[in-house]
Amino acid sequence: MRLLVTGGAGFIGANFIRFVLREYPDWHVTNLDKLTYAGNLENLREVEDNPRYTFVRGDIADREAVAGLFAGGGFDAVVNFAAESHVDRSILDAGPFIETNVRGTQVLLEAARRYGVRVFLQVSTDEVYGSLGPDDPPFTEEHPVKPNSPYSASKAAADLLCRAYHETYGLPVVVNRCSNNYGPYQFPEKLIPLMIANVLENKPLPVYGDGLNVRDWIHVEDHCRGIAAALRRGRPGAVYNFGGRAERTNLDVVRTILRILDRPESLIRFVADRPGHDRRYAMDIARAERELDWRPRWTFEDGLEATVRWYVDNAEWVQRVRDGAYREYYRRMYEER
Ligand code: NAD
Ligand code: TDX
Repeated sequence: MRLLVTGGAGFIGANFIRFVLREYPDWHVTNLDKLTYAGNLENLREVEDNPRYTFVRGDIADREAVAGLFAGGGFDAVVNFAAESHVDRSILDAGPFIETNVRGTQVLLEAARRYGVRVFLQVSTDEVYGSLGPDDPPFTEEHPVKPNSPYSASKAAADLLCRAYHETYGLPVVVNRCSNNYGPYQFPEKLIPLMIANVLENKPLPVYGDGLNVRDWIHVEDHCRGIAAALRRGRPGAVYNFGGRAERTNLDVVRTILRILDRPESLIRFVADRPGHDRRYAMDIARAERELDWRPRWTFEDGLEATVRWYVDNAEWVQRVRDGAYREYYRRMYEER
């Protein structure tokens, strides 16, 4: 299997590439990544010399570069992680979200159509469904797409383009929609790594609104196994939900981190709510369990404990990401060569 992975220097993509090279000895991975603020090649240091791994710096929205890569690549499958991924940034400026998440996905779909692939896997999110009330059943794949943030609207647009390329051109597209991931190498702008990093630096913990918004947490390793299962067994044209069956309020999550690190709740600060803040996400994962023979293995408590330990043990990674030193690494790696 020759895989084109986009956005592989980010959090989930880097975990996925390490997982694939470890678990599938005959799979080859080409990683196309623009190296935005969220892309960090340090996340891939342990595979950079692997002969089955190739890195290409580039933008998924660059039609010519993408066509050139496909022309020489002979790819069997595409896994599209590349995206602007942070909701708060999309509220400040939606532009890059449209450019990468919508236009970039269309450029990839078009190249996949022209050159042919066995499967195009779009990595999407529960956020495309919008928000649930406290007593609503979890989202199934039949739930209408009702995004509320510029980020989720851009991901929903990409999902609909995927659908259209399947219906119109017969492109074998699979869309995976996953809930909130956590685990090693997550950029410390997202809730869990931000809170861990702040606790470790004795900084206040900003909780939006009343802290009672609910997310369904999944360990990134479980998501990576789900993506591999969908690549191998997913039905062309199908959508699959993934989640950890672990609904928690944000306040619960923050309190658990404080408990693990033995720090006081007085570090919590309630701050202004996120505009358009979705109240609750929860995923019905029965289809993935049935059709892909996949289920989450991590419990949230074990996963969070292991994640906190990873951040404690990798304080230098956090430091370098936070102080921007990793940008210096790129400059040395790619601009001085
Ligand atoms: P991330 O922000 O950590 O990484 C994104 C990666 O994409 C970075 O390496 C960045 O350099 C790269 N990138 C951005 N724009 C690009 C472009 N134009 N061309 C090439 N590369 C580009 O994101 P993540 O949290 O790892 O999320 C990966 C994917 O999974 C995204 O599509 C996201 O929407 C989706 N997703 C994330 C979660 C989550 O909880 N993090 C949950 C469900 C779905
Ligand atoms: O400082 C914070 N304080 C806070 O209360 C931050 C950063 C977040 N929050 C809240 C907002 C959300 O209710 O925590 C919850 C989680 O926030 P994020 O980590 O920003 O994630 P979310 O907005 O739920 O989106 C994530 O999951 C779905 C990913 O960022 C998306 O890429 C993915 O699609």
